[in-house]
Amino acid sequence: MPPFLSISRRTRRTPFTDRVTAAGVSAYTVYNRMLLPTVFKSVVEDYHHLKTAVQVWDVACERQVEIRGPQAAELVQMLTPRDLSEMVVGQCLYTPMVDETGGMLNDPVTVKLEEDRYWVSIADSDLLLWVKALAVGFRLAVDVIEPDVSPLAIQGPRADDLAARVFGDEVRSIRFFRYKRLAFNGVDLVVARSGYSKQGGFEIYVEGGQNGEPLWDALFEAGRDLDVRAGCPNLIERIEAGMLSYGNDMTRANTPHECGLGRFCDTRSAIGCVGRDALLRVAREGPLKQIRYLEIEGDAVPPCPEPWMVSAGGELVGQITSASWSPDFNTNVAISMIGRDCWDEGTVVDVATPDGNRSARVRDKSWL
Ligand code: THG
Repeated sequence: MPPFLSISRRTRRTPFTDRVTAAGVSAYTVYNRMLLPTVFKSVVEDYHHLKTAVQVWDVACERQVEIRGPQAAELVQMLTPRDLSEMVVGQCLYTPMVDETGGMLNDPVTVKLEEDRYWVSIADSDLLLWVKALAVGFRLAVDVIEPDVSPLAIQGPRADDLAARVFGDEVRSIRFFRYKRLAFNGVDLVVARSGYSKQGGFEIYVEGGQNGEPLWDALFEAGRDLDVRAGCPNLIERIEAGMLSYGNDMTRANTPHECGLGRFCDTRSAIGCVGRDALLRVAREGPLKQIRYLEIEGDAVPPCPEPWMVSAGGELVGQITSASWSPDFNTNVAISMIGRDCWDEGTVVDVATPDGNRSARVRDKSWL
């Protein structure tokens, strides 16, 4: 028998866990010390279904760091090199967050709820502690809490139809990375057009755990003829979408520029960002290595639970941190961090997989 996960109070359940179990989840990971489903039928079956129908995802592990108070905007800007001065209520932004050395601490989606109230929808790191420490250390007039908010994603080509049946046709007019407050069972919920796939869809920030199961049930009831299924972020689709996974494809040892997230940095105008000086230096010198998408030759690669070394001419030039066979690309797709000498489109490199060496080719993001 393969090893399994012992679940205790430290591995937090979500408001949807009982429904996810009933739906037949077959594997979990732990994310922000909370359960995150990774497989239902199989990664490949889940993938095809996600790309043709609609799925409901328990992504409650995308915990919110709520920052509220007169200095909330100031504190949020301290966290990120993205310039938030033009951000409006009703907007979400993908925001790399860095420490004083410019190292990536997290890559959350920031949601502006009110002029003095934000949710930072975090990836897998203890950002709450960093934000609280900054608030205390700088004596800012803010409260920093983890509220009872559990995101539930609706993803797939039929997401608009499913969401409209539960929230009304107003969902159709929500623009990308915008949200509306829409009623469900007498409570107003933040419904945003966003999500960790490129199939399109929504994320509902379910306030109040007691609202989780009623919403889950309503979506499955409404979506019966749409073939709605329980799903989860899918490894294959996520790589095809070119979406990075914090802790896997990047860590605190990487700058946003190394992560290819320079387009989300306005370091010059992000006055107050604690990593600003470090990042201005990084931007001037340019990164020495950067995220690249690779095509790995041969049949399906095994899972990649730890980095695979990438070399060229016998020299170590980088590492692969996510990889999978892609049925639709009919090849293996991978995310890597590659040194500047080898990062140009078309460069051929060697990959040390657990099954032996493979040849791989550096591809532009436009390949995806
Ligand atoms: N949704 C919410 N919270 C999250 C995630 C999410 N927290 C954890 C994790 N995912 C954070 N990481 C990402 C990574 C990529 C994107 C969102 C969150 C994303 N990127 C798009 C892209 O790269 O094309 C769009 C970015 C943009 O244009 O702003 O969506 O998924 N709530």
